[in-house]
Amino acid sequence: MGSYRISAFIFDLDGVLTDTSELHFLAWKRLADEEGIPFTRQDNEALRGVSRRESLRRLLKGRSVTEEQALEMMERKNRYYRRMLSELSPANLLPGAVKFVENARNRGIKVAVASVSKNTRVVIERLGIGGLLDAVADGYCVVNYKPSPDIFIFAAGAVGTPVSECVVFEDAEAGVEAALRAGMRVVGLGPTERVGKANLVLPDLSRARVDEIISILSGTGIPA
Ligand code: B16
Ligand code: MG
Repeated sequence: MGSYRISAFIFDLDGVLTDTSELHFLAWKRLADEEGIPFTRQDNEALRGVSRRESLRRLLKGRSVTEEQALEMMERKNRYYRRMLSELSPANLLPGAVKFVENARNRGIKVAVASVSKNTRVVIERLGIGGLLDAVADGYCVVNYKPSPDIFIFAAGAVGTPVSECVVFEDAEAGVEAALRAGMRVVGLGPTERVGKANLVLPDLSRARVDEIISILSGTGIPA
């Protein structure tokens, strides 16, 4: 078995480093209630890692709205979400996330965040983790969102690392697909029904070990 170099870790944000996925759910739920559209936690699973516009399309479940109404609804949902973000603090970091990122940095691994959220920079600021990151790729950096590979390719470029040397950490099916399409190795965080296509599946970052992940994933990849 060959050994494939790993030089950068690229982290999705919502659901990987922080628990904002719950806040996205609450904001969409409020909008859905106001519009009289049934929307459950299970429906929300299909919105993980998906852009704001595509999330609205899925939430509407075939109901047709004008472009103006769609823009207003996305605006409204974002307003509810931004209000909740004002309460966000380092306490909303997921267990073990910061330690894991620090351990990676101490090993000389470059660290980036790649999220299609247009609120990425606010979230990073409120979590107080900006100083730990070599680069941030957000919803303003690319046109095509996950499952397109663009956001991860952009992040790899931002840390000056070939895609073949990047490992992505993702909690969403669309994100796992995007990372694989980018030619990267992926650690899926969460249930296998959701992230089972990843090269390695873990429940979360709380017990993840940098050395272990590198040793497992360096046995698989694209020859440098
Ligand atoms: P915004 P990720 C995604 O971020 C979220 O998972 C998804 O639920 C959200 O709809 C999307 O960002 C857009 O976010 O409305 O803030 O621009 O998982 O790529 O970090
Ligand atoms: Mg996510």
